This record gives sequence, structure tokens and C-alpha cells, in this order.
Amino acid sequence: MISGKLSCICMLICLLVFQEAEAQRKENMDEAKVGAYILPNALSGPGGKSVKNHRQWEKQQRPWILSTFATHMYGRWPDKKPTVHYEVISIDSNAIEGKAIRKEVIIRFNGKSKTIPFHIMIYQPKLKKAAPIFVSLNFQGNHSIQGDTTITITESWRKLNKNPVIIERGAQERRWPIKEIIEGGFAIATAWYQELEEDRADGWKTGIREELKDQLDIAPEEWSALGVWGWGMSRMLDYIKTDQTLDAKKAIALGHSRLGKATLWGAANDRRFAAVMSNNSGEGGAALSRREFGENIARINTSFPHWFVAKYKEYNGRPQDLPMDQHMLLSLIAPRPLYVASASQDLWADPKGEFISASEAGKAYALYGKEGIKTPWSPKIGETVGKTVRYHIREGAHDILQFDWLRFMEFAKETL
Ligand code: GTR
Repeated sequence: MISGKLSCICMLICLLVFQEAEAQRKENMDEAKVGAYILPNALSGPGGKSVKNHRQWEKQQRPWILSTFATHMYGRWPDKKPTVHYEVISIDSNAIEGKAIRKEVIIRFNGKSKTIPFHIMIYQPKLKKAAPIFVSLNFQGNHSIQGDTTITITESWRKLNKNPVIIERGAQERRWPIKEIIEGGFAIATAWYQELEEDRADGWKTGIREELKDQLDIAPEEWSALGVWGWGMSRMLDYIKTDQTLDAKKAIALGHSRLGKATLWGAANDRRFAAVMSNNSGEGGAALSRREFGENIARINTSFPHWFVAKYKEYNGRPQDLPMDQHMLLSLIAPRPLYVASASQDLWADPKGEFISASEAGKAYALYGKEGIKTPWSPKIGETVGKTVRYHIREGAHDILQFDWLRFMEFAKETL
């Protein structure tokens, strides 16, 4: 009898927990239903003391914001640097109709042959002057960037894409207008993001978090998949610094979607990136969490539990309890040029939330005498707004296209 009652109560509790979880996950896609929210002030610390100038910002506020994001969201950034070994595996001096040099380099982190290799691919223009360089991870492997049949298809990519292996060289060409980038006088370094950690809940087990835990003195659960991918961009920059033909002082961290999130976190930690560009990065990237529109914390934590640290799940359905919001992540980029780009049909990423966040970040830029975005929502589709913080909303879907790149290059030329 008692056990019958008990099991009824258990079932009821389970149902309530399930309903609660479902309610938290529910995303709002109706602008009229976005509730009121109050954003934390990026310029005021835990004691409520306001920051008045960039010295105070650098000394107190910035470190506090950075560690707040580390604790609640992305995890710790390793303080130790790994040992690295670079191996140039190919050089093509006649790439992109003879306009570019293409290099493939393997970064190995501990010298052992069984270490996870990190294949980076660089295109650079044939110029006397060292070229400014975009550093950007890709979704589908280096061979998806261009149709060129001599680009290495890595073992790590084959391993994850078996049964059956369908190799689509150049499958992502529309996202990588390499010819235009080269003609614009820029170099670009890219690498496949999943080489350092596969994008699934237990990807850390076979990735860098496990392999380098002793060397970097950080336990796998202390950081996150987004942390690893952002950290990988820093390792790409380490290599770029060793190459005199590339201008490492003008390295631009750029990423689309989940890789835009990783880019923002990576560049917040690694201030050697001279400029930062996030494209359609949405929830957990440039978009505000408190603005309930499109993807939300509960949804992203459910779909991608490995992207953030476990603690972030405490904020499912409770964005107002976070000590920070994403405009503060963007503030960490100040005073470096920052570009936030949205797309008109990409409502999941909440373009308006990305815009307000970028506008709010302008307060940190003002401490350095830099101007951010002055115009209100909503800018005309296709128009660029803002100075050191810039924004556009492109016509179309969740993607990164030549339209975006042309504006990113224009911005880099103007500001670097
Ligand atoms: C979606 C996810 C977004 C975004 C996107 C992507 O499924 O909800 O946060 O990161 O993936 O990376 O393409």
C-alpha cells in the first residue's frame, strides 16, 4: 500500500520535474512576448563601485568580468602553455590562380607521435609586406574550404566521418571566399574545430582536455568544449607569430555560430588578437541571455551540454540570476575593434539581442575614448553601423557569406 503511494508520489514528482524542464526549454519566438529585463551594469563591480576610467577597468573590472565568465559559463582558461612542435607538411606557392601561397602545418602539443595533431592551413597573398591575418576555425575540415584536391584530408576527419566516407572537397566554399580575401591583401589561417575536441557530450574523453590535463594542469571538467576551441585559436596564433611573412600583430579572430562563441571567449582571454569578429554567434555568444528570444540557456545546455561548464546549467530558466550577461563578454574585447554580424532570418540567434549587446559594450569602449554604436535598433538590412564596435544585419539565413567577409575586411582595413 505504502509503496504504491510512494511510487505515485515519485511519478508525480518526475512529471513536475519534466514539466518544469520543458517550460524552461521553451523558446520564445514572438517579439511581443519578450519580457522586461534588467542588464547588469558592465561598469560596476560586485561591490556596486563604478569604474570611471580605463585604468580602473583594466585593474579591477575587466579581471572580475573575465573570471565571472570562467566560473559560471566557459570554464577556466589554462594558465600554462603547452610545449609545441610545428611541422610544415606542404607548401603550394601557386595557389588561388597563382595569387597565393598555401601552407599546411601540424601543431603537436607534446612531441609524442600519438599526440592529437592540429592541422592548420594558411593562405597568404604574395606580397612583400607581411599580411594581416584572419584566424578562423572551420566546421567541416580544411578540405571543405576549397575544391583543391591537394589539400590534406586528415586522419582525424576520416575517423569521425566514417561509414561511408563522403568526401566533399570545397563543400563549404561559399563560406570561405579565399580569392577575395587574398585580393583584399589578407592572409587566413583555418583549422577543423573538432580536431581538438569532438563536438559531442563525451568528446572531451578523446580530446585535448584529457590528453593535456597534466601538462596544462587543468582537469577536463574545469573547462569546456567552447573553451578548447577558443584555446585552439590561440595556438594557431602562436604558430603565426613564428612566421615572419605573416603580421601576427594584426591577427583577427573570426568565427561563425558556435565558432563565433568560441572566438569571443578565446579573444577575451587572448589579447594578442587585434580585432574580433563574431558572425551569427547567438546564444552563448554575442546575444543577450536575459532577452528571452530565440535559443535560450536551458535549450543550449540541453542540446550541447559540453559547450559550457556544469555550473552554467544552474541558470536554466534563470538568466536573471547570472552575475553577468553577454554584453559584458563583448566589453572584454575593448578597446580592440569588434564586429558583430547577424542575419535577418536567423531569429534563433536573436539579431536584436546581438545588436543591443554590441551597443551596450560601447560603454567599455568609451573608457578608452572609442566610439561604439550610436544608432538605435534596427539598422537597415545590409547597412553597417558603428565605429570601433560595428554591426550589420545581412539579408538571409544563418550563414557566413561573401557579403559578410567584404564588410569584415573593410572594417579591418579601417581600424587596424
Ligand atoms: C545551433 C545552436 C546555435 C549555433 C548553431 C551553429 O544548433 O543552437 O547555438 O551555435 O547551432 O553552430 O551552427
